[in-house]
Amino acid sequence: ALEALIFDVDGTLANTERDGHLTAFNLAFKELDLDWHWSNKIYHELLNVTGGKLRIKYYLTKYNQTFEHQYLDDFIDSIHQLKTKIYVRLMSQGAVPLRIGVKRLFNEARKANLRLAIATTTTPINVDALITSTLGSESLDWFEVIGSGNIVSKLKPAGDIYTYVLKQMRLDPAKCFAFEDSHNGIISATEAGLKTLITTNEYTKSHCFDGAMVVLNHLGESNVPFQLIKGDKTN
Ligand code: XBP
Ligand code: MG
Repeated sequence: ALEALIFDVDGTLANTERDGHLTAFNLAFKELDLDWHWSNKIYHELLNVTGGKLRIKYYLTKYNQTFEHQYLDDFIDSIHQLKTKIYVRLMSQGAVPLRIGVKRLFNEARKANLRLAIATTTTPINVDALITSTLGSESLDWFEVIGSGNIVSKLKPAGDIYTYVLKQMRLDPAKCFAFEDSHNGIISATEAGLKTLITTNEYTKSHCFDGAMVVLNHLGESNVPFQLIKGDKTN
């Protein structure tokens, strides 16, 4: 029987990328007097690289090859620290709500005594800031394990973060569903042996979700019916 649900954060619990991460990256670049600006179009592509620091590095190799810095890795770290500070501030100001149906699902799962956990590649305080601003800080306790950031060295699409969370929970992946929004996410969850439910968003609607249990546009709410994109309601 089903015992637990493990959730991705960015794009799954909330549409944090455009109004959270992308906004914070651009504000950090500006504050540091860098003449870099990531358009939403470029960000679609940059999102294929998970992890903010690796994303900045990828941007430099692909779009800004003339940029030079003596201590590039340290410099990227400092940009990323500022970006994180700005992101946390945006979340605490309520910049991004939870996606449709997420709160309802948490409540129903808790009533049904399902165990809950998080598996994400974003920085740990980003998760705290989103959960606290949308559900209140007490709700952090709803999650038995919050696996985030570089607690594992290989980020998604590697399965390591899901494997880590399953191990912490001493949980058989067969008794658990993962919730994801992206191709990298489903690859990661599948590698850890999990069945995955997908909710798509503006950045991921054209991704390949082969192997997903079901693909939806969102989790639905009685006043906002969901659309089944792929899968079988009896699945
Ligand atoms: C989320 C990410 C993260 C965030 C930025 O992917 O890729 O890199 O965009 O967070 P997923 P940081 O939803 O698959 O976990 O800047 O803190 O890395
Ligand atoms: Mg995601």
